[in-house]
Amino acid sequence: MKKITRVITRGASDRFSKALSHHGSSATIDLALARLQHNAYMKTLERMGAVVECVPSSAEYPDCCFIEDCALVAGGVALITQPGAPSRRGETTAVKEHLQRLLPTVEMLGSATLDGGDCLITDTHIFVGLSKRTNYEGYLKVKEVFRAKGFEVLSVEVEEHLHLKCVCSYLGDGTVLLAEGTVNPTRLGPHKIVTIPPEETYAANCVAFNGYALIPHGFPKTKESLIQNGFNTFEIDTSEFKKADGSLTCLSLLL
Ligand code: CIR
Repeated sequence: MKKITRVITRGASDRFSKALSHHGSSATIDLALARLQHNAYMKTLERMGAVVECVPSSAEYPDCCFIEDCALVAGGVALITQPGAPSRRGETTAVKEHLQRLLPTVEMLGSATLDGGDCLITDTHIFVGLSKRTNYEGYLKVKEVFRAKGFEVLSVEVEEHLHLKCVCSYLGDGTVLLAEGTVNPTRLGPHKIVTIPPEETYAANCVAFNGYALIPHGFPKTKESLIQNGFNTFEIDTSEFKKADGSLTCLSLLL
């Protein structure tokens, strides 16, 4: 099982209702409810055995709670990204300052763009989704930084979804949770694949470590599958984050 001791989150912006969203649904975000849901998220991560730290939110950056997109942490180093959406670029400054106190950091520069949500990190591999947010130069930077740390770094095309991790996440012990009919499992290297049905695709993005799996509320088949695979599960409501195209892993960095 993956051992995680520290998790970094970032609070929801006062302007969260201006966050990017595919269908414009962020305009209906209830900020107070979003903050309650975020608190529930942090409390649950604590129950899963992690110390949870929270970078203060920024009114300047409506999407700042989606901290996963700002850095890639693996092999004892953090790569600070250049998020693909121009409005999100400045989010990385506060995240970098926080991470610099904890581990060595490297910065992505030039024309490379990458959202952490496109990076599926396993014990041996990093799969980088080439998406509207992450370009080939971003993938090459991940390769440069993390091959030196012993990871095999491979690219995967992402066509229909915002990020690679909209359809999969790492459960630990060489196992990937994957929504059926999305990424071809043969692209995910030597990993064991646990599939969930297409109608539960949103729950393919779960946070699993220390023997626990945190999933969004209302996905019974995924829950059952995780229990069958030895996890104790927690569920939380993510309605307000979903309105901004967010899911569970995007709200944290695991150290
Ligand atoms: C965005 O469009 O960038 C945000 N509204 C949602 C980002 C979600 N991040 C993630 O899945 N890693």
